[in-house]
Amino acid sequence: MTPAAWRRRLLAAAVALAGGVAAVAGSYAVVGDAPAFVAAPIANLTVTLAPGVLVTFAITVLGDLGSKLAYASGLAVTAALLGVVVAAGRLAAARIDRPLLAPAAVALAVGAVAGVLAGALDSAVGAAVGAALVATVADLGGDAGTPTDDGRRALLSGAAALAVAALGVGGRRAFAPSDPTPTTPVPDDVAALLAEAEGKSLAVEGLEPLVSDHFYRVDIANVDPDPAREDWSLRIHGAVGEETTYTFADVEAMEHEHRFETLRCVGESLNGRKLDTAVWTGVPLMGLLEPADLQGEYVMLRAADGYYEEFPVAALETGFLAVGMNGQPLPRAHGAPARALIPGHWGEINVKWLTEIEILDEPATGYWEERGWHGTGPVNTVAKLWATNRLDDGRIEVAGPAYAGTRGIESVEVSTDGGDTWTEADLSTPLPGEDVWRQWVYRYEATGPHEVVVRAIDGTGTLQPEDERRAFPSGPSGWVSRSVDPDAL
Ligand SMILES: Nc1nc2c(c(=O)[nH]1)N[C@H]1C(S)=C(S)[C@@H](COP(=O)(O)O)O[C@H]1N2
Ligand SMILES: [Mo]
Repeated sequence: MTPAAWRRRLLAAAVALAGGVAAVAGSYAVVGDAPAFVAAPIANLTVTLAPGVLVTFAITVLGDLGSKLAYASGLAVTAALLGVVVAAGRLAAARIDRPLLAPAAVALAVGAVAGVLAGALDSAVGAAVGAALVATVADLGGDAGTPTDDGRRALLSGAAALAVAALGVGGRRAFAPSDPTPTTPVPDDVAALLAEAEGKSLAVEGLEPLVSDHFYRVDIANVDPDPAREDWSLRIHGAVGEETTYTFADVEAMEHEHRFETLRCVGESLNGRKLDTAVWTGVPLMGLLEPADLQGEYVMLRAADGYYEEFPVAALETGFLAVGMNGQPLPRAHGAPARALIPGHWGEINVKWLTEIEILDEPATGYWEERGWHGTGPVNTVAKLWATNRLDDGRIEVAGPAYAGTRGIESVEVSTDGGDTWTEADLSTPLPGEDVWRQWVYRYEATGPHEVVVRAIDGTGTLQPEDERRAFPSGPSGWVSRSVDPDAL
């Protein structure tokens, strides 16, 4: 091929890609961050297909950046795929020698493929309109195949794609925030618990209160499920005497309880922030399970995002099905309409968007265990150091949360000399509940730079182990330490 021919093809490909980008943006403009978003299936596929080491690297090393990269690659693949469809549509229009029909052909082709991907008409129409718009604008640049026009066509379609993307993203941001602020009035009994937690939270600058204001999220999917309450059901099957299915209305009709409960991710760093507490509303799992007559020793929880986790049935005994969080319906990000809460265990078996409880005779392997993690057991004990302040009177104030699952926290010890001597920190008054964190604070005088170390003693009297281990595969371990320079505070 001559350089001119290469250039022509390259520019035609740029036009097609711009069409693909506009198709993705058009779908986003209409449905937003929903399962019907045309990029959702491919973005989620990258997570399912990515090798375990890559997923582990992404969450432990890259953290939130990792999931952003995964999402971005899903978007790129979808845009490229729809770009090919745009090119095919244009080619078809050229074949039948009706160039004026090109935008219509593009709209049809993109609409059809997007419809299959998204499974939703509105999303497909958004994609079709976005792509057709680019195809129309490209033609304003002149005839394809003419060197100067080709350049102009590529430029124009790029600009059009950018405009659609800006409109789509900007429009969603402005008019339809993906996680709308809750509007339901908080029931009195929950309000009382929230007030209790506020009252018991230590007044320390930079320390998150006992009910977290930003609850962490860990999702395997780039685009979370969004099942409607009316469509949701929970099926209990497998090694059971009586297969049983509950609808949301069934669960709603049961008597609800409120529980403080803390969650911690096995994949977080030692002093990380994937540790949070909320007041959850729901029903004990045993009430749902008893009529099914469980006959196996293991359980597999399955969810609407394809996630699954397995663990011994015994852990279900204190388990909870949560449908509310901090006095609001359970947010989509945290598993609406219903999630499991398994006290004292790592976050990963607290399955969100729960759809199935399958009882098993033999142990099986969950999503993260297939990727090398050991995160189905009880949490490790930890005392974290989240706040370092200089008080008005010149003293230093260090503080953080401490958590040991259902073992509870008995005390927290602080060393300001790198671990040679230890003093007991003050603790927040315990919140009601079997599985809740506490806060610790310690104030002292210091002149020069020094090393602060902190460690917890759990409710069984066991000291938090000193040996340092990274998160993979069984959760982080070790004592949190930080060098403090009073003059720098
Ligand atoms: N269905 C489903 N449930 C899930 C997950 C998920 O990706 N999908 N992530 C798990 C992990 S690893 C953790 S730590 C907790 C986090 O819960 P949160 O996002 O509400 O904080 O949910 C668990 N439940
Ligand atoms: Mo997790």
